[in-house]
Amino acid sequence: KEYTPPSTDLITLTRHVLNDGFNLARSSAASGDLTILLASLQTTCKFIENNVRKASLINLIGQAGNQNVQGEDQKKLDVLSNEIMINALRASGKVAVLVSEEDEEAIIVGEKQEGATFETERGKYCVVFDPLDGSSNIDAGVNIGTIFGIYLVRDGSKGTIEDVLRPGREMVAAGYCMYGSSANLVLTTGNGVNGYTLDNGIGEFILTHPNITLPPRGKIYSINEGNSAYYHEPVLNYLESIKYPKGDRKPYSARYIGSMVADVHRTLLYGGIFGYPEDKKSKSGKLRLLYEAFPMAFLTEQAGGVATTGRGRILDVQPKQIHERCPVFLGSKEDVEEL
Ligand code: P6P
Repeated sequence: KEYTPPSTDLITLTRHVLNDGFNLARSSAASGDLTILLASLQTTCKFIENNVRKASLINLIGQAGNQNVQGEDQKKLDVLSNEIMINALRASGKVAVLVSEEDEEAIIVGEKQEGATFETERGKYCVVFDPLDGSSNIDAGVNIGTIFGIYLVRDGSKGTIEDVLRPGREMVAAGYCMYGSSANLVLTTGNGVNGYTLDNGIGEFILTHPNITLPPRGKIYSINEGNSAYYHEPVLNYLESIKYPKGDRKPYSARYIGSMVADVHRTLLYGGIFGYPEDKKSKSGKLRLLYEAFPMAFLTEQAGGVATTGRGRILDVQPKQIHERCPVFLGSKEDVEEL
């Protein structure tokens, strides 16, 4: 059921996280740094939303010419969004390590950067992110989004690559902002999942979907069946079982947008299963472990769902390098466990 905030008591994201922080403070040394980091993340999402919203008007659509580390054509909005996030996160003074889908190397904050005019304060958080996921859909106006995951540096560490080569279960927060008919930011800090909608009039993310919880079973499956020729047997058998169900069960509906943020958002709200399996063509699937699979798996588990590689819990995977890929099946518990 949609939450309709009373007109005089707006629960903004910052207020909601502060309450969360307050609860955390009662149980741990929450210094408010995470709240400040999340505030800077909100600012980047507002800035990106603004540019996505007007992209076609100011001709930001189309190729930026250069390629990103994935060898994909980099679109101008990717470049812009990546720069916005790196600058805002650095300036927050709360981060030590940044990993972006758009940059080959991790950024260790506080090291003298080429041509940097100022040293930035190094903080205790590491942020791994995909600044604009689903970019192949930008020109078609399909929903795209920013995905992020946040680790605390390990005890005694100043911030090195090892602080982000850790299983997703060690993340302290994760979320995404989906840019569609409205901007929806969905976040977990380990106490459930909440959704906030940007009110452009006041520039605040307002709590609109408190305590998002997946139904134990859904009626939708979301997978790119164009890859069926490459699928391994277990995936084909599973698809067969939900398309031609036995007994009195009804076939599932197919919904595939091809933008992870949009497909996962619908799965969190309606239930069902989303998958990007490994297959004979892509040995580890296509989605990136650190800044796509981990954050979405954290959110899914916090919403009462299950997220697996097909061999084990996604959040237990030990990353070996920052851009590695991982097979993903996530969604309603009963659906994913049927795989
Ligand atoms: P395919 C978008 O490029 C992306 O990284 C994810 O957002 C999305 O889930 C996936 O790729 C779609 O891949 O091969 O189905 O087009």
